[in-house]
Amino acid sequence: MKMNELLEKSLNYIRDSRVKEALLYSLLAGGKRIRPKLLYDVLEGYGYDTSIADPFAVAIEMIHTYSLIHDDLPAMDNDDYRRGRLTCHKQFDEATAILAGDALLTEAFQLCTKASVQADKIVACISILADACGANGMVYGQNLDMHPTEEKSLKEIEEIHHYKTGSLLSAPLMIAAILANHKEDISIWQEIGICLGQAFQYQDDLFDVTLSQEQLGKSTSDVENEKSSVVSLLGIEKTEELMNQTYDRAELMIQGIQGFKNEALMDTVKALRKRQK
Ligand code: GRG
Repeated sequence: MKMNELLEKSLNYIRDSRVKEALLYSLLAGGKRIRPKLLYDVLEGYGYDTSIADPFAVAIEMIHTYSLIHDDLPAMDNDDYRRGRLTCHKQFDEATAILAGDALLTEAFQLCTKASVQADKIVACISILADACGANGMVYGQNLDMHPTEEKSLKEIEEIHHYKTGSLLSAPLMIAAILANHKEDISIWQEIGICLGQAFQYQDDLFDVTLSQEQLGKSTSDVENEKSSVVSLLGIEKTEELMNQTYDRAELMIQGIQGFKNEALMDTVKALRKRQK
């Protein structure tokens, strides 16, 4: 089943309301669905049934969408456009957008409890997800990023990327290792996810200065707010170099995992490296 169908179906049991309209509006706005793809690729590489992972794929995409809705709010980045359309609070209202984010985060965990896998695996996956998006993960990264005009060092920016972007990119890789009975690989998958997050974020920062708002489908508030970024510190060429080195490092780690057939995942990483927005 395609990701949009899975996402839509996962909300069937939710009561009709303005919040539900907002959930559907933001979830089905058509993101790149990178995090679910990473989850399925790792399961495939371990030769494991990918369909058992659907609830986790939906849950991760829900948490990712919640983070975008809240990040766009006036109290955070105050952005008007996301995924080529008005942000949730602009299309609906602020209160609805806050509730939609709250609902996505909560329902994501509810969904995980319904997966058709052993209870101990569900608990382990929920714990990974909570670590990734909680106060030691994505929320920590967002907190570090909340002082946009301060001059930040490269090390500080990379710390923000580690938590804000890397944490939630690591989660699908680690969850796949749990589901496929390869607990021993969890720490390397975490490292790979953080590495991909850094590379992905160098790219995003490059796009912010090289592409227009129309091409990106989202506001470029970080540039307008003069937030320090790797590009503002190092320039375009050096950032491209760093991005390529970081993707290379992630690929090497993936290729080093014993007994893992890496073709699908390597294709996804190559596509990520080549992405145009
Ligand atoms: C509100 C706790 C909280 C956190 C917000 C997601 C986020 C943290 C901020 C959004 C801005 C940003 C640059 C985040 C880094 C992660 C990132 C690059 C998100 C965009 O991910 P894509 O490109 O988005 O996968 P699509 O729309 O394709 O799903």
